This record gives sequence, structure tokens and C-alpha cells, in this order.
Amino acid sequence: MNRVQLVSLGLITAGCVWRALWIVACVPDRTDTADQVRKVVTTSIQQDLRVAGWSESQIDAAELSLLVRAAKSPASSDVNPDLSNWNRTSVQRFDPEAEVWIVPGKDGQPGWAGWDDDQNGTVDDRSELGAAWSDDHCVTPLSPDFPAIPRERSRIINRGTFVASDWKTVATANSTDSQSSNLRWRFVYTNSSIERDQAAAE
Ligand SMILES: [Ca+2]
Ligand SMILES: [Ca+2]
Repeated sequence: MNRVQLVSLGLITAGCVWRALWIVACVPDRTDTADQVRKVVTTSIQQDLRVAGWSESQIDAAELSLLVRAAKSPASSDVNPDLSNWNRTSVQRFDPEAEVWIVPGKDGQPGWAGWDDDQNGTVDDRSELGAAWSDDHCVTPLSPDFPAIPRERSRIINRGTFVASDWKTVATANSTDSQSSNLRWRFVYTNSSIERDQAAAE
């Protein structure tokens, strides 16, 4: 057995030991539950689209994204086929022209406040936006901070993101826009029972 084979065998053995320790430590495997949630929610959305008049081909072609929120990881018992515990709290559509801004953060200045992050001779100019480890961050139209962006100290870093929409817009899109099946939709769901349990425990 040559050196490469020995290293490969060592890596495989280490991987098996790591996986065995993972299982022995009883780390919960939530992947299956997440798959159940995705299947239940997606099936419900597709059924609603059929009721709204979408064809099967339109449903198949549509990009349906999910964002599922809960105070803690759901257990299998939280996944009800009738979706009774899951509330659709937001409907969003992808807007290729929507602005994504980078803003100066809590310190109010591009990059680190008081530092010439990009060494161009000017402290806190806009070219410092996004400096490494600074508090600068991105803001999209879905953020409550969007209307109050300090535009003189911020800039548009990208275009194309999800914006607020509603179910009526989704449901009627098929009859008014032949390209609707190419639109991207995102649905946000919240598990009411988990949120309630968490609130009661706090
Ligand atoms: Ca900053
Ligand atoms: Ca600078």
C-alpha cells in the first residue's frame, strides 16, 4: 500500500469515526422533518394555485421558494398534513430591478467610523462601504430600515431581490401574464404552535 492509499484510508476511517461519534452523541437529525415540512407546504401552495386556475405546466415551471420560521426546530409531530399549525405570513415576488443597498451600520459611517479603511487619504468616505469586519450591511425593500436609508452615505450594491407581494397577485398572475410561470415567488410560513409554546416558556 503506497502513501496516497494510506492517507485515503486514514481520511475514510476518520470520517467513519466522526460519524459514529455524531450518532452516539444523539444529535437530532432534523433533515427528515424539514423535508416533511417542505412537502406539506409545497403541496398546499400547488393546490391553491390549481384552485386559482393555474395549469399543471405553469405550476411545474414556477419557481416556488419557501422560508419557514419557527422559534425552534420543528419535531415530526409539528408537521400536520392539513397545515393547521402553519400560517402563511408573507408572500414575496422576485423583482429584478429592486435595489439592494449597502449602508453604514450603527456607527453611522462607511466602514469603521473614524478610520480611513481604504487608505485613500479621506476618512469615512463612501468608498469604504463594506470594509472587512465593519458593521456595514445590506438592506433590501423588505427591511423596515429601507425607507430610512442614509443615501448620502450608502450606495446601491446590486439590483434584484424579493419584494413584498400578496396571494391575490400570485393567484391572478396566470391569467394576466403569459410569463407568470417564469416569475419567482417566495412564501414565508410560521409555525403558530411552536411560537406559542416558546412564548409560554419565556
Ligand atoms: Ca460602519
Ligand atoms: Ca477612505
